[in-house]
Amino acid sequence: MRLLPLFGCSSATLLVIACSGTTITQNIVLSSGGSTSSGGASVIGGSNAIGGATHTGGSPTAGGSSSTGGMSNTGSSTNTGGTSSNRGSTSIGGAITMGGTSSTGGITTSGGTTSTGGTNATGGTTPNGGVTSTGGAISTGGAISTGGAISTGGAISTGGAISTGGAISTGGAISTGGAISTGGAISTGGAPSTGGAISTGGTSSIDCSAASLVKITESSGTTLTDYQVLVQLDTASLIAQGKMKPDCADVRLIDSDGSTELSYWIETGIAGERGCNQTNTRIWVKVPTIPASSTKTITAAYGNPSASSQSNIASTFIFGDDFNDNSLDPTRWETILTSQGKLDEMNQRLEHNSPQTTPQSDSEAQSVMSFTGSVVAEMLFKKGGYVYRWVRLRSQDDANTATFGWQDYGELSWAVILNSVTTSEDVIADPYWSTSYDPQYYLMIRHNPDGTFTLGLDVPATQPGGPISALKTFTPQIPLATPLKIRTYDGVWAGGLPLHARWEDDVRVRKYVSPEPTVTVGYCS
Ligand SMILES: [Ca+2]
Repeated sequence: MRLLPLFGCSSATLLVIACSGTTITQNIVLSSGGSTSSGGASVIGGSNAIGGATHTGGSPTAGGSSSTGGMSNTGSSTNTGGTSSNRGSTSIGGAITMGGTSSTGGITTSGGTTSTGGTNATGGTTPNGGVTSTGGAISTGGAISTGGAISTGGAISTGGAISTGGAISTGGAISTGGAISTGGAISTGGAPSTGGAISTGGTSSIDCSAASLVKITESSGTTLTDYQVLVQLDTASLIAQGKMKPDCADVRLIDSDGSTELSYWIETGIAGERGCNQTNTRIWVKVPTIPASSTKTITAAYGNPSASSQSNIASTFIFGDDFNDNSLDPTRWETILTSQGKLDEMNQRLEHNSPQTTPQSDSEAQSVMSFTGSVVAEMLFKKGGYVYRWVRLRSQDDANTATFGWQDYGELSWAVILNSVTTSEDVIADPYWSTSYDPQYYLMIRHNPDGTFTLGLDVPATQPGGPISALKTFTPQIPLATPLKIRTYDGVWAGGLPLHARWEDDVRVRKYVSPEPTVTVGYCS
C-alpha cells in the first residue's frame, strides 16, 4: 500500500490506496488494482487513481488528475472526475456527476441527477443521462443515449429536455427531443429544432444541408402497405447550392426509422420537365407502412458525392418499366403482332415500328401481370401520326375495359366498357388535331375504390397543341376483383400519311386510396 498526494481534499477525508489483491471497504477514492473497493462518506482521489473491478464511491467523490474506473463503478451523491477520467465497462453516477478534463464513458453509463461532462467527454455504448446532462467542450455520445435536460449525443439520442422531452439536444444521428433540438441526422423535437438531416416538430424546423423532411399524412382511415407516395422536391435549388449532385444520383429515401433505404424512382417526364434539376422534381417512393389516420416522417437524403443512382421503376411500383435497357423483358411484357407488325424496345422506350401494309399491320404489348384492387396506371405516350392507336386497362376478354382510343386521322375519345357495353365520349373531337400536332401525352387510368374509372391526359405547354388537360370519371363500375392488364396497340395500313415515332415510356401501376396521403416537404431556406 502507498499514499498519493491529496488535492481538493475536505477536512474529514481519509485517503486510502488499495493495491492489487487488496480489498478496502472504507473511504476509498483512488484504488489501484483492488478487486473490490467501496468508498465511505467522503472520498477524494489523488493524481492517479485506478479502480478495481468494482468501485463504489462515498457521498462526495473527487477523482485525481488521472482516474481510471474499474469494471463496475457506482458513484455517490457527488462524483467529480479528475483531469482524465476513464469509466469502466459499467458506470452509474450518483446524484451529481462531473467529468474531468477528459472523460471517456464506459459501455453503459447512467448519469445521476446532475451530470456534467468534462472538456472532452466520450459516451459509452449506452449513456443514460440524469435530470441534467451537459457535455463538455467536445462530447460524443454513444450509440444510444437517453438523456437528461441537456444531452449532446450519439448516433441515437432520446432524452431529457433536449433529447426526449428535455430542453436541448445537440446531436447524434437520431434525436427525439424536447424544446430545442439541434443536430443529428434525425431530430424530432420541441419548439425550436435546428439542425440535422431530419428535424421534426419545432417552430423552425430543418437545416437541409443533408436532407429534407417528408411528412406523410394518411387520412383514408386505412393502414397502407407498400404504398407509392409522390415526393416533390426542388432539386434545382439543392443542386445550385451544391447540396445535391447535378444528376440526383445521391438522392436516397429513408424510412422513419432513420436507416432503412426505400425503393424510389425519379420521374423524368416529357422533355425532362419532371426530372432531376427541376424546381418540382417528382420522386416516387414505396413506403412499407403508413399507419391509418396518422402522420409519419421519412427523409429525402443527399449529399454523398460518390453515390450512384438507385432510382428503379420496377422495384418502386407494383409494375413498372422505363424501357431503358433497350431489351423488352418477356417476364413483364407479352407481344401480339399481326401481318408485318413490329414492336421494339429501343431509344429507351417501347416503339411501334410496323410498316404501312395491306392488310394492316398491328403491334400490341400487354403486361404479363394483371392488377386487382384500386390502382393507377400511368405512362408517357406518343401517337405518331396517321395510325390507329389505343391504350387500355382491360380484362383478358376486353369485356371490361377502360380505354383511350385514337382514330387514324386523329380523333381522340375515351371510354369504359362494362360487360361489353361501351360508354364513351370525345376528348378532342377535331379529327385532324392529333395528326396536326402529334404531341407527347401523360396518360392516366385509375380504377377507383368504388369500381368506377377515371381517365386523365395532359399535354404540357411545351408540346405541339399544348397545354391540354382533361380528366373524366365514368359511372360504370367494374368490380375491383376483376383482373386487369395494361395493353397498348398500334395499327398501320398502307394508305396512310407519313408515319412518325410511335411509342410508350415509363409505364407503371401503383396503389390507390381515396383520399391519397398528403405529402409536405421541408425545404432548406
Ligand atoms: Ca425510358
